[in-house]
Amino acid sequence: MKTKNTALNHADDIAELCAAIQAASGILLTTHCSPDGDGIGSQLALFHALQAGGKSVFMHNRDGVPRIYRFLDGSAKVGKGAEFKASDVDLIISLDAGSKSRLGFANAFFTGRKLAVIDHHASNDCFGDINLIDVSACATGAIVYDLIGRLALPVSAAAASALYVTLLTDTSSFRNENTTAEVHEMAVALIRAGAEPWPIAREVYESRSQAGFQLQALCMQTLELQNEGRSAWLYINEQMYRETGSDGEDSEGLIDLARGLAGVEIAVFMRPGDDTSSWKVTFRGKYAADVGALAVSLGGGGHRYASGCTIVGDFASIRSKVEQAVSKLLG
Ligand SMILES: [Mn+2]
Repeated sequence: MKTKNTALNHADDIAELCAAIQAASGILLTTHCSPDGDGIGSQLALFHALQAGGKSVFMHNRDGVPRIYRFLDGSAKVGKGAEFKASDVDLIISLDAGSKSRLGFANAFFTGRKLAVIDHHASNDCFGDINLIDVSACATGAIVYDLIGRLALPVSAAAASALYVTLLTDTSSFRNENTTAEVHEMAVALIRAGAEPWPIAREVYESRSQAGFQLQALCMQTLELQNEGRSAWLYINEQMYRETGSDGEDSEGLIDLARGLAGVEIAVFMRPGDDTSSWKVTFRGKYAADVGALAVSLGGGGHRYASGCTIVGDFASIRSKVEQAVSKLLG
């Protein structure tokens, strides 16, 4: 079914997905490139639940598991790279990815396998054979939690911890507009099932490497305010990574520091892409400006308050293109 849904009317898709899971002989769980807490947490939680249900389950991501999520049970079982060799997989479940290209795999990866998509991005283009997409969900993890319940599978302490990470990271620590009573109710259920908020927060937010800290210091020096202080701009380049011995994972979260400035409505962060010819541009919104639509207009996707895109070109020309788009949006 090629439709996007709200929480209230995705019953058909969830039933179709449950049937596909029950019929599958081997299931591969994957998430987007440069995975975040929602992608990894959704993947691990569904892995634990399906395995407890007796299914043969594999996990494989183009970029593996970021360091800050490796404390989660099962993370060592996640394969990495553009290739996946397991002929007995007949169902792939994509988690938290808004488009097929975000998974970073060649088309051959999907050949002969059914593809199911579980996601909450408004920009999702329904690229699966089955699409369980709920744009009202605060995190993909919330949809996975629902699915696990529908399959009548247990939520172990390991699965609860992984799902708690999805809530924690996709609500920016229960601060964003998507932090509803239902989100807190789900957090309560997960804590009762064994998720431990403080150790999880320590691993996710208080385990920054010294190299990452130095990268942050360099990044802060690139701050530029535009549009009378309504937009804030930060970047990182290859030289900064080399100088500090850090990498792309260390750049996660830096954009939020720019959004934290009083008066800023849009924060923009640029960092080198996967190859030397592209840049990753991420956006954070704070008030009325819809940065999800902004990213879509630049070929990317995301949410109203958090989004991004990858643009091919040199830094200066991309920066000026994005500046024009931001100025147009801010009016
Ligand atoms: Mn998400």
